[in-house]
Amino acid sequence: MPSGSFTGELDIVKTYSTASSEITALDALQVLRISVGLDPTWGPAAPENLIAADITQDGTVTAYDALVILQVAVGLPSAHGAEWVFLDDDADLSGITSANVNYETGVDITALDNVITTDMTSILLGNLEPD
Ligand SMILES: [Ca+2]
Ligand SMILES: [Ca+2]
Repeated sequence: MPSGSFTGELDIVKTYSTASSEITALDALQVLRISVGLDPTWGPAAPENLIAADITQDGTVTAYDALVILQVAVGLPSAHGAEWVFLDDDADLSGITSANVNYETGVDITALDNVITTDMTSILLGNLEPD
């Protein structure tokens, strides 16, 4: 890059390796609880939990998400693979509910003299953890 100031949008895609075993049947159970209106076992779901729960990325948390997560956990082929999403650290996630999982990936960046600084939140779809 030439020197100077540039702005742009950064989108990062990272796939999940089942070898890391981060996604388990317990995650599927947490998503099943959310899909029927219960909290995860540790308490109310954070927006990050709801994003992770909607592995199908259709905007709602349903029992189908739990099924897909279970398929991923046991290594079965599934229509939706687990992947990492990267969000802007400053993104407002307060409007997210289990019936409205709406968010944007990527982050606006500014490059100044070849240096890019940005803060991102990474979420592994299908993996639910207490905050
Ligand atoms: Ca997990
Ligand atoms: Ca879904």
